[in-house]
Amino acid sequence: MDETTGTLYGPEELDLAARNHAMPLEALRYDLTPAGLHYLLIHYDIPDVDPAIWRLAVAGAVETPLSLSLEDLRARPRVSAAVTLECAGNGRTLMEPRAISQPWALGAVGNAEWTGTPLAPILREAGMSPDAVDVAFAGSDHGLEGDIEQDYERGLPAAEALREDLLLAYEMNGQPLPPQHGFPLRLVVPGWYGMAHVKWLRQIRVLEEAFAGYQNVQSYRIRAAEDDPGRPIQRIQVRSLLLPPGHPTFQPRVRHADPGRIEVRGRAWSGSGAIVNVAFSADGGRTWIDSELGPEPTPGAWRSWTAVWHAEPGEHELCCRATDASGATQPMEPDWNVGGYTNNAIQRVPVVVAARR
Ligand SMILES: Nc1nc2c(c(=O)[nH]1)N[C@H]1C(S)=C(S)[C@@H](COP(=O)(O)O)O[C@H]1N2
Ligand SMILES: [Mo]
Repeated sequence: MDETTGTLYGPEELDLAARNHAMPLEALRYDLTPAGLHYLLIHYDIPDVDPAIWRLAVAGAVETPLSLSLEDLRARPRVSAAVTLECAGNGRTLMEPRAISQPWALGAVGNAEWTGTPLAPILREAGMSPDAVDVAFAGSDHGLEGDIEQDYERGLPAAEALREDLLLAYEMNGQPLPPQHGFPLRLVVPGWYGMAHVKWLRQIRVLEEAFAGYQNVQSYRIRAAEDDPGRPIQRIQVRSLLLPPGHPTFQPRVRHADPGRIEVRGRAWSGSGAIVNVAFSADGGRTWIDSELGPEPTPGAWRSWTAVWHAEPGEHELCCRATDASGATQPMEPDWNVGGYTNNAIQRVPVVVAARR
């Protein structure tokens, strides 16, 4: 049952939830999310790609179209970066009324180390048109969405595609990309929501007009109503999460802790600047203290934080609220939109603290 709408989750949502798993929140303890605990979002099926014959095509408005093998890409400059990926639908089930789609609670996030070669030099070598407007990135995965048969394909504005920090990644946490994370190659766009990080990449197309593909024009837009064309989703909004302390019951997942000093830990990230503060509350957001921030991470990766909670017997609600260098801070309540996207409202974790023994 969905507590907010009082309606049952349907089999379609259950199917998606089982295919595309979240990162369990206790995995917030790892600075680099182990691949098996990183969240997954796969629109269609994981495609069958033979790396021996696979090529990356660079096509469209370029002087010299390219066809690159995995060996060609591996022979190019090698760069590694820790990058926080978050699905734009993270927090969807906490918005009311809910959108029927991948039913994320809060775990659609992970912070892996991606290794690959920078994209921008490849675009320059291909002689990208100075009149380029967008660059479209196509995956090998194929399916139907909104009655349109398509390969998953998402466009980026040309200026974003030319950023020096975008990677064509062939490794995750020092291992070849796992099939579910885009083997043999994926795009990594630090600071942008997950939909831009195209997996199973097979073609890069430079366009002198705006990309009109489904994932840019119909989907992944912030819309106030069904007939609102809306605006495309781009950068990750500031957010923090805490690692729920104590221990859960199997079902429902109510948390229990012993009274006393508890060090509450978490992570915070934003696509619009470094994290400058994470506030912590043990009373549902009525009063706040500043947490202690961990070392400043490399751009695009999440930052750790800790706060000390002196837990008294009774019922409590733990919350955290991050602020980034642009001055953006997390709202107390979600900002509703049709697709249930970019909900960065503060997390609320009820904890029952036992009586003193
Ligand atoms: N080709 C392709 N790329 C894709 C997707 C997809 O379904 N197909 N899903 C996107 C979405 S919506 C997200 S949130 C991220 C998830 O990446 P992950 O599964 O590696 O965590 O991949 C993106 N790249
Ligand atoms: Mo996503």
